Amino acid sequence: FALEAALRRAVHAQQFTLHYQPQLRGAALESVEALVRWTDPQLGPVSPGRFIPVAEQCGLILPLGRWVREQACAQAAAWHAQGRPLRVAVNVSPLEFTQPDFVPHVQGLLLGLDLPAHLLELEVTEGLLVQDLTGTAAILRELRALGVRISVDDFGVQHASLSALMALPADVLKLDRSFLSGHDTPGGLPSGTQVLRAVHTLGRELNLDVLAEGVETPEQHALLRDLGFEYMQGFLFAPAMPAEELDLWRDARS
Ligand code: G
Ligand code: G
Ligand code: MN
Ligand code: NA
Repeated sequence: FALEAALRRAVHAQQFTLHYQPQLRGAALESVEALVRWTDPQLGPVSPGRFIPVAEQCGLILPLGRWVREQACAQAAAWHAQGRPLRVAVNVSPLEFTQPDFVPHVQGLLLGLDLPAHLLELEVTEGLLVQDLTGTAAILRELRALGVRISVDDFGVQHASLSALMALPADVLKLDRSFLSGHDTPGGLPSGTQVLRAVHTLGRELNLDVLAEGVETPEQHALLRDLGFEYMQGFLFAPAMPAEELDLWRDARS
């Protein structure tokens, strides 16, 4: 519980930063995913894989999530105002998403920052659909009516039913990176390839963009390209980086 206490202090002192990881469409930068980073004065850097579950359990994810949305939207608005607009995808935990003030908060941010809604994407997890499909779908429809894009993160590991998926008001499927393991050698698992192909076809049939996450090797990249994947994200292309570094990364590519 040292972690929870430290997290509580960090939330009050706003000791977090956001990094942004490129998401490509072909060779072009399409959008970035905002990923929170935290270095505690005593504990050192703590990975979100460790502290996000703790924050979700103790409710601190609510103030932390608000800060993340505000920060990410402010950055997207700054890029927009600089004449180099870039969509920012923000992770949303199930607990945040089901707060009654979630949609009004997002709407207030867009209005207050003069941020066009299409420059914001919200990443929800497949688990939300498993818990409460009707409630989730209603909130997603409200967000999409504002013009916000919706992606389903970590797709394929939480077992949403196909019927849930078909009822889903979303724009993007983010295929969980575990689907890529085994593909780092040219002779990788053929059954894995069939799953990749099937998910890609499913997404296209449902009119969803399909993004492959966790692309780390040229072999994975080549396989995905052959299967028709347009959208990719992973260390092969770029890690998550501070906004200023991302600006330099964009400059170097253009
Ligand atoms: O950045 P990294 O791969 O270490 O993130 C680990 C996990 O933490 C991922 O599942 C990611 O979705 C989650 N995560 C990172 N940033 C945020 C955030 O701002 N909000 C939420 N809810 N989850 C995040
Ligand atoms: O669950 P979510 O998709 O939000 O998780 C995003 C996390 O994945 C981030 O913490 C990010 O650092 C991590 N990530 C991004 N690209 C790669 C990659 O190519 N390989 C691995 N192992 N992790 C990645
Ligand atoms: Mn994500
Ligand atoms: Na993911």
